Amino acid sequence: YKNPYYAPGRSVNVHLFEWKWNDIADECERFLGPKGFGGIQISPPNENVVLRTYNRPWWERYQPISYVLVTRSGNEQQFADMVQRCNAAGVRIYVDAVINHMTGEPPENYGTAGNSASYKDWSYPAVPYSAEDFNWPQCGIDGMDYVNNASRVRNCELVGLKDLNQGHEHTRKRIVDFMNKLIDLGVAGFRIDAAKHMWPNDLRIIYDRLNNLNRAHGFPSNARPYIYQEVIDYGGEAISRNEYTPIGAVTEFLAGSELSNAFRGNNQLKWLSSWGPQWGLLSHGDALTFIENHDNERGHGGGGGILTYKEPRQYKGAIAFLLAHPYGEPQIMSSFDFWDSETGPPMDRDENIISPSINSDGTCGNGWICQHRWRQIYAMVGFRNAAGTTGLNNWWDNGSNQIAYCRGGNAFIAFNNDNWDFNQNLQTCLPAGTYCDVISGDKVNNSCRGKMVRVGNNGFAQIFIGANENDMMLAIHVGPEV
Ligand code: QV4
Ligand code: CA
Repeated sequence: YKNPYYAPGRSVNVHLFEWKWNDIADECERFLGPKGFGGIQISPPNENVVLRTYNRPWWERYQPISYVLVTRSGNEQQFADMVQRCNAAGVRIYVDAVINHMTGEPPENYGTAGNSASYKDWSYPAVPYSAEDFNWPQCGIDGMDYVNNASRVRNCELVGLKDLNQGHEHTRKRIVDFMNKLIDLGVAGFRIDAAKHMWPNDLRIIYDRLNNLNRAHGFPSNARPYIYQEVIDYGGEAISRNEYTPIGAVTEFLAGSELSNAFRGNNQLKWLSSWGPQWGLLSHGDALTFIENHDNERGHGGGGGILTYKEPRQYKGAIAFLLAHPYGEPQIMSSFDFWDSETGPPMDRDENIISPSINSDGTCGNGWICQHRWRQIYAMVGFRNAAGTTGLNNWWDNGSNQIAYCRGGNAFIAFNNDNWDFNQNLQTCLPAGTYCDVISGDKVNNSCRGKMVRVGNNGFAQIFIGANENDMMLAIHVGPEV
């Protein structure tokens, strides 16, 4: 369950938060495929409660009404078409699976596919679930439970959301059928929402009953779905992420908090020479790494102090480090703009999600941030693909916040987070030649719009990153600058 089954030569998962299926299919063909992206995490595809009272917040999608594949992102046919087209473009789809619970206290009790539910009766007829499918007696999780009561965290309600009992065979069967339907439609795996709130043993039974990935979509035989479980673990809680690594990969929240801290200037970059498990992070094969996710980007889920698109210079630096470093399976966020932490995606008067528009410079409009279309970010996907499975070598630092390293003989990156210029003659590990820095400018019609770096016969080059430049990094690699 720990292999994302990316197509050869690809890497990096992008969370296209609240995107519509048709738009994702287009994006696979026109951008993500050509730029070498590995996969996409999509928003929950199954019917969710409609919360008109709260003006359609993004979090209504974390309140399932049924497993019917109809949401504001699209219907089942559009979903199937998206998976088909993205797989054909070499880009995998990972589903955010909300299987811990159903809805919370209603102002409203109907869903995006038109089905209704009765919260007070524990009744979700379109699944169907009834009272016996949920944990009983009903209880709530409070702050202290996280510290000292693992069973309450798993058997009580997360913020009042009706808590399913995954130990109950009927419940398990509904969940397995839902996930298998998605696998048969061609998805490559799942983010398991709120995994901390479910028993690892119950999850193991569910995972073991999942189908192999669909060979008609290009997966090898006997390929198991990639599973990354959302467990927020900064230490000090009754439940540890280590309870989940035996059954699948786990979201490594420490990666984002540590890199945010370092690129904010609160920790020197030179210490990153030992980045990875030595920092207390999960082992390489267990870790889904990221700077921010959709929760902590907006202060949910105990977020705070995480770099986001709102602080672009440090944010791009942190992402470049995450993508340039061999540790972990990285994911990036692609957001819509927001001021209020509850606001949902851009929508029209009929509450339909408005598609991102694509500007002439390739960036997005209509309220979409599209970090994956920022040159400094997609260029680092190309860098990671060029680096491939090489390790990290030739680390250099100045004793504070100027660092550089190679990835085998394929790629070289340098960062300057000091407030003076970076100006050094360094080993790049690359074959002699002239390289175009992928951070400072695209290569257009064979001419480099960014900085040029001349690598001599001994592999050395003069590397310059001014303290006041737009970006704090410089990156060069062999192969095409996609
Ligand atoms: C309110 C009160 C509760 C009360 C309840 C009574 O706050 O105290 O018990 O009413 O009915 C929304 C509202 C929340 C409301 C709840 C139920 O924000 O105020 O409770 O609905 O009506 C997202 C949002 C939540 C949202 C939820 C469901 O972040 O705010 O709750 O969706 O719509 C922990 C978990 C971790 C979790 C993280 C946020 O360990 O697993 O909190 N992260 C995942 C997702 C996240 C999602 C959920 C889990 C739930 O990443 O996006 O929560 O699916 O750390
Ligand atoms: Ca639970």
